[in-house]
Amino acid sequence: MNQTTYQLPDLPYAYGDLEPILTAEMMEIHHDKHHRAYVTKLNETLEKYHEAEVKKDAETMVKLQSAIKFNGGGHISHSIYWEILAPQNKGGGEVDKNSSIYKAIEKDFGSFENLQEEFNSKSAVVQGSGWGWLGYNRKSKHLIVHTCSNHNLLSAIEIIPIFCVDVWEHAYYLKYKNNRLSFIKGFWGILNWKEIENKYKKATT
Ligand code: MN3
Repeated sequence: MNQTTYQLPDLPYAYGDLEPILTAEMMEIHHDKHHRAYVTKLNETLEKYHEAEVKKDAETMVKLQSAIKFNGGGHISHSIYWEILAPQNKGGGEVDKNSSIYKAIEKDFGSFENLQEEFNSKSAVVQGSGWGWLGYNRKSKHLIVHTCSNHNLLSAIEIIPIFCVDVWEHAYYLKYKNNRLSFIKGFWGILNWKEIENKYKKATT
């Protein structure tokens, strides 16, 4: 049984293109080793899950769920992460002050700097491994900053992802060592605001 096979997505840039914020070595290990491992494990687990399903083996199906959540969440989060980054010589870090997302940030946070401060301080203190997110709450029609442990998904609490930062040590340690905050501050310099605007428009329509 092999109905579901997920693939490691190609990056929309080369491993070295996000330098100096993220080095080619960091990007290669992160994408080709870490993300690939989540995809491989997700596919392996889903195959076992489908086998158990055919056998009506609910006990095994339940046991496999945490691996699906972890590896599936890792695959989904990383796929979003690669999309919302861009090389600095291709507009990375440049936010258009006339964009819908910029205006929404000013409305919901008071200023762009307020968002940066809240996002940075919350993401920096995630205990252990996790992610910092900017998301859109469709019910209240507001942007919010939220952090998730491990690979728990923002969409699990009905918040639509707009952009995210991976604050697992594997995302920054090779260059930034224990200084997670300095990595997060640098991350703003490689944000792909065109893609972020697309995600915001999709979330709000
Ligand atoms: Mn990661």
